[in-house]
Amino acid sequence: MKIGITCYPVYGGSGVVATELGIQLAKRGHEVHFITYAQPFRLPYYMERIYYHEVDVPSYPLFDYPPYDLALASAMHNTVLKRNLDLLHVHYAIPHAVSAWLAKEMGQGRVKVVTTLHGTDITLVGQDPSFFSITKFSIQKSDGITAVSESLCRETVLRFDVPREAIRVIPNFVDLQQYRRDLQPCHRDKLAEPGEKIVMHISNFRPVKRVEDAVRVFARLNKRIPSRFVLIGDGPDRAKAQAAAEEEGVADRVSFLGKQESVAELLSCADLFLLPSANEAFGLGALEAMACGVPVVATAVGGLPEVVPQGEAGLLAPVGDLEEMAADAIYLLEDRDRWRQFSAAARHTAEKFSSDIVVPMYEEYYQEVLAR
Ligand code: GMT
Repeated sequence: MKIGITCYPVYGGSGVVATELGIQLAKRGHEVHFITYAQPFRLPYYMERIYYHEVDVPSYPLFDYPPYDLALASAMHNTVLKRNLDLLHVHYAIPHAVSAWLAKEMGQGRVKVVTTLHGTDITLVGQDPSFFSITKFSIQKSDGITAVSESLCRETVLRFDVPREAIRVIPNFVDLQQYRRDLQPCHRDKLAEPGEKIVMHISNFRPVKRVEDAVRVFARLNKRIPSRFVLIGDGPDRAKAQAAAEEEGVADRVSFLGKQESVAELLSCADLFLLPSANEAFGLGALEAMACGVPVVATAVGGLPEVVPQGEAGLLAPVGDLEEMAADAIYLLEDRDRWRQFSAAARHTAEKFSSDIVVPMYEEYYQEVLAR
């Protein structure tokens, strides 16, 4: 197949999933065309059958807000025509599904559109009155709709009045060869002193991630078990998290590494992953951690219970319950045998989300949509 993929190419779960999917599809013989405003950050410089079409958004004195969605629709349309694409697969509905619908209409409906819903496009941004009706319209106009969890599927049915049978749940996936505990180089001795535990968090530091909670849970854990907290990523709440570390008196035990390329290498030396989000359609970071044998302490929200089986690969607590999350973290780290059990279960669970299992689900779904 010839597939156009559009996503946010910057750091973020939906961009990671879209890029990894494109890479896996190309490895499986498909021709993949990324149509985005920048090179997706996880895309290697050259890979056979992968092409990159940059969306150029010209500026003009009249434009306070240059119309990216229109430029994107044009780039999609041109790529469909020139490269004879079968399908446009857009990740995150806003505004990509609208641009894809426009591109489809411009080409008299020949190309099919698949929209993958990732989370806040449904639960947060899509609920804003400025975006609600256009998001609903573009989802309903897609030839195929996928959601990354059952939970997100339910939310979409409820909030956007989409029939349940119109949505295919295809979970996010992980490359088990890349995410594994025995990865080298090992950075453990650079991140912690011998005998200390390493706790990690990866996110875009948006308010929904409640990064401050992560710091406060760590502070409680550190009182009982000497540990280090390594935070990867960046975003609007970094300063708040740093302030929380100062306030809790653990600033010297907390490292903010910023955006990192080699997430797998870092995760493979962690002992615990913390994800205290207010909402999470899936929780890709948790899955990547689990693939590296890292048990998870997270909140029981959205799709997280589908990813982290409670009491097996990790422990889930109510949002904002710092004491319970800290108690869970201590429970997992205080007993080496117990930790080993959870670590093995984490890897075992991640194996169910292997790219070898999930990528063929997308291929099958594409075939179904093309046959409609
Ligand atoms: O929704 C966001 O905040 C951004 C989005 C992204 O683009 O990073 O994250 C969502 O998609 C990820 C990939 O499918 C999921 O793992 C995240 O759970 C989801 N975030 C939320 O639902 C908050």
